[in-house]
Amino acid sequence: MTHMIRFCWSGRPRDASSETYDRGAPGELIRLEQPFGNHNGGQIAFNPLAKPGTPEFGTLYISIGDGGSGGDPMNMSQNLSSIFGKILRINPLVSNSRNGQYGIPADNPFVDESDPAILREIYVYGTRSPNRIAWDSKNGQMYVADIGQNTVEEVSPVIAGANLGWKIWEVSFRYVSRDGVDINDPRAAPEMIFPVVEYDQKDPLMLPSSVASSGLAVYRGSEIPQLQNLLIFAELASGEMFYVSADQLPEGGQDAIRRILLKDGGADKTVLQVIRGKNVEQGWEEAYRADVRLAHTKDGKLFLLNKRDGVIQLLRE
Ligand SMILES: [Ca+2]
Repeated sequence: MTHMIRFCWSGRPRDASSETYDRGAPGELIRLEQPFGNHNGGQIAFNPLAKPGTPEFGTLYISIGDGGSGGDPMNMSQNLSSIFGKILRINPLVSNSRNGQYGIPADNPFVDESDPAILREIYVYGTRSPNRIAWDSKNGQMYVADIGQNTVEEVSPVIAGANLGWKIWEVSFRYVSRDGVDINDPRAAPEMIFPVVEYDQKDPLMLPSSVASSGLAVYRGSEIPQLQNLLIFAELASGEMFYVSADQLPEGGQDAIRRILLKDGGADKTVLQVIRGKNVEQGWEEAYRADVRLAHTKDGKLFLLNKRDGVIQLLRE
């Protein structure tokens, strides 16, 4: 059995400078045949901070899991000729890729490599299941919430050409097997990029279902003063939200991580509790997991999305 991931245009624009959808025909940018059924595609996003006329403007980031199974059995993430376990950076409006359906930006980090097998689409490598990406509007820094194996979770900085570790490293530690990591000599590899957020899947605060880092937003707005200048992330299933300071980023450990609860009807609740309350109102079965995501607008509105109550929440002070 094969597993396909397709990244498509809903419609290729006739005029790329058009500010509204102008009804070009649907089209496929890239199709990936995955060896295993899980991990899959993460997020696709244009850098919302890119200014028109710069090389960054109009480039599309695509985060892709390591091909699935567990423990990256085919060692895809560290292999620069594999499309899996990467964040790609492409230009959808030109056509110098192998399939002719998209372009490779001239300033991509591996464009000038001599080995023709190295995929020029690659922006960073060594990701496992890079679920969400986000940018800090204050300094342009990009981050990825990369879902861990069975032990630890992470949010890492994304820097062009960087190796984010997997499966040599998982968070600050050497990856050993699906059963764990080696906690000796943390971060003992200057060439790797290590996380700004890392936490133990078995940490009591993160339970009952801390298995997948997601989120993700760097909040620089002013509408919610409590969240100002924070890097906010979420646990995909439990919907628990956490933060660290976006200006004093931790370099390992989880001491700096703080929890966010939502005030809803006078009570402090987790996202999952809010969803379950809504489910009761809806006459639906109560959700067992949240599948939460974060999104924000340029002017400081922060939205909470989930797959369980059909509601997009706007967070307020
Ligand atoms: Ca990593």
